[in-house]
Amino acid sequence: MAHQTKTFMQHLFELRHKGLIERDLTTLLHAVTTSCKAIANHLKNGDLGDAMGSLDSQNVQGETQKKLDVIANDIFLERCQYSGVLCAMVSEEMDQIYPIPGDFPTGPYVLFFDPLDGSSNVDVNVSVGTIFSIFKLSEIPDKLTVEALMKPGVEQVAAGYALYGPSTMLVLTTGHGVDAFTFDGSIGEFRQTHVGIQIPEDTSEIAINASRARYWEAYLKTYVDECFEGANGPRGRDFNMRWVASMVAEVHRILLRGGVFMYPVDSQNRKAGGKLRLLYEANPMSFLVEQAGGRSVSRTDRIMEIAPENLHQRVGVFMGSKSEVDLLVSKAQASRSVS
Ligand code: AHM
Ligand code: MG
Repeated sequence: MAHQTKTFMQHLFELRHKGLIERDLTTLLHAVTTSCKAIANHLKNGDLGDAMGSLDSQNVQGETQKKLDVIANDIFLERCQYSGVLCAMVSEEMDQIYPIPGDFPTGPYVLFFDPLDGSSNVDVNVSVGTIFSIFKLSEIPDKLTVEALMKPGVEQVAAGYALYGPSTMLVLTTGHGVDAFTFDGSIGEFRQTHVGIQIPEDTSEIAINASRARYWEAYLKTYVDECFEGANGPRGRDFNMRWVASMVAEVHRILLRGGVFMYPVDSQNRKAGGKLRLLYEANPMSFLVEQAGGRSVSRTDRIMEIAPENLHQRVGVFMGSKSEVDLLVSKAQASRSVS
């Protein structure tokens, strides 16, 4: 069966032939997926390779960098700058905008990415991922300032992630639904395994780091408590909980079988604005979730409508099955707003 399915590139060509995406976006997405394949190749050797462990350095977020964070970042820069269609890249691992060096042709596209999300899981061989978000500017800016790149998520032209799990998968939206591809090592290509993914509207599975419950707003504590009360509580059914601590693995599970993923702004992370980053974590995942029929908000506001102000801005996140996110939003609206 699997050998009869479309390759990722055939999928892109089909989108292009239908006039749904531009040739330059096809070129860029090819560079992105080639980068993901190279990262998967580094990961697969695990402790047998020499890429495991931490470095002495910290990234702009003040987090200790893993060797693989830096390797994955360098792979993206190296491969995507050749595409000829980008003017800039922005990464979780780089403080500043990365302008495409002068010796490469450029174009109006901008790539935001988290090269290795969930990298604290890498040393214990738990799934990690790469997240990407692509915008097209109306023209290449004369000066690549932060302001020139600050577009809301609704303007994304493509977004997706690679999941490095038991198999390597690539999940993509170009605004025409969500499709997933599984890496076929025998030919070195991603092949389509999921077409037009739709998140079940209702769910009985939640994902949240419950060790932070003491920092949550009261309405959220009530919501989670009511889920955990199960069949005898106000929800009238049992809820399951999962927390991988890899957003990519969490969102992938939700795309395939429903659920809600929560990383709220709480009293401990409020000063920073939350934990997850808007431009290369929350925005691309929101695009995928909405395209799959789900909902994605920061407390009560649609994430994709947030006007970004800086490259590494953080936001609260509730995303997943629509009816469950609707319930969270109504509880947040009914509670006193915390600023
Ligand atoms: P990272 O980009 O530094 O890896 O952080 C993001 C990750 C997400 O993948 C995950 O949902 C979250 O951090 C886990 O946070 P916690 O360690 O608080 O459970
Ligand atoms: Mg991350």
